Amino acid sequence: MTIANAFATGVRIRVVLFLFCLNALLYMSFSVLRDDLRALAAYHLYHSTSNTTSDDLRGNTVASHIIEDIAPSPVASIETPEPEFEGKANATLVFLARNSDLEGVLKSMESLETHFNHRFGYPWIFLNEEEFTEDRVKSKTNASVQFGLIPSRHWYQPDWIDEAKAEEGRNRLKASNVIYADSVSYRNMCRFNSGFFFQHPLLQPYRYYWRIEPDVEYFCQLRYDPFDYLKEHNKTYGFTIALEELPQTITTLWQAVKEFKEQYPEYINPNNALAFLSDNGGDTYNLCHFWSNFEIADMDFWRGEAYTKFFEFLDSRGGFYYERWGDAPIHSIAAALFLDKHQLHFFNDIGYQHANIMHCPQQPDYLTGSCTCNRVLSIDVILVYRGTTERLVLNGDNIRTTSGRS
Ligand SMILES: Nc1nc2c(ncn2[C@@H]2O[C@H](COP(=O)(O)OP(=O)(O)O)[C@@H](O)[C@H]2O)c(=O)[nH]1
Ligand SMILES: [Mg+2]
Repeated sequence: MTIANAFATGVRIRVVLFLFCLNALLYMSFSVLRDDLRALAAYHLYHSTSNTTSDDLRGNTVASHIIEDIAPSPVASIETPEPEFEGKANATLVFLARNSDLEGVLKSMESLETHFNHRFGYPWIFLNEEEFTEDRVKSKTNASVQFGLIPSRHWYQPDWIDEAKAEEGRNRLKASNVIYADSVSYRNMCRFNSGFFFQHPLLQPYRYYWRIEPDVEYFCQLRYDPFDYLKEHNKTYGFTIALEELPQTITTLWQAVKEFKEQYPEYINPNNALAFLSDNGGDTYNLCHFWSNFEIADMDFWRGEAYTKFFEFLDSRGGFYYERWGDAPIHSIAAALFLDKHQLHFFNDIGYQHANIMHCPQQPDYLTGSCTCNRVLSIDVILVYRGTTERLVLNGDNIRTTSGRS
């Protein structure tokens, strides 16, 4: 598709509307046309390189050649004195990992320490269903580090799951080439992250957490405390990226959610964000979810009555094993239904990458420090050109969805 065609098909109109709604591009450091060209290039790049690497996304290799003339925006570099080294919130950095994840763990730690935690010193907690075999992670931080063993009952497939049916489910997903289709350990992980991590004894003293995964990267210097931010602004759940779930992995999830809503209407917040989840008032799920490999959130919500009932209700359906329910849609659905929508927060200013998807702040206004990501390759920008941004939560204070796709 040529640029001219793209404009002719109305994409640009949608972009303008999107940007208006997002309230994220009120200030343009470059002309609109220039930004559009950049994003179009980013979109084509994203779809023409199936094996896009981290470097590509940062504009260091292929990207910078393809979009040579429309190079990355100059990053904002706001020189501010280092704040005092001390995080005061009741918070921890939570890292579920296997021993085999060590290299990726070290990489993620270094990135978060460099961009945030060396200033704040929040404690790290590593969880694993097996004993950790080494403590090299301690060399990456001055903060405290603890290692926790996950109780078996919180991890392994429960006995009451019909294994024949579960196997059938795994084979079905395998036949459809779904990622992690036949992995039982992945399912254990999704169930653990949905219903149990916040129950771990090491996490009991804490209220807020930042979830970290191996091989993730942070791009912006964070010079404020996001935990404090949540607390001060009465926010409960913070995210950076929202995407659509693979429908084959959650075939019966929404039906179960509807039944839960009917049975427990008292848990549904009157000012909820159902519009983020559904384009038809709750009849069907639009697959939108916050990408839970990044979460900065309040564990009291997961520990509370509504979510506890919700998790138990869903768990009893067996969908973690008969299908492949992910913790991302489950957390997202709960947060969107049980919280006031103003309790959700888009950490737009945290540049972040997991696998080949990256969020990069778009505006200097949003930067609290320098960001090293290439903003035109931010998933937000790319999705604009795919016409699928309608369902993203675009602003921390306003849950916006519009119907239709281009
Ligand atoms: N201890 C443990 N951690 C796991 C296991 N499987 C996944 N994880 C962790 O769970 C998180 C999500 O897994 P990952 O492989 O990154 O899944 P993806 O992000 O959905 O592709 C990461 O922090 C992994 O280290 C497992 O079998 N045991
Ligand atoms: Mg991951």
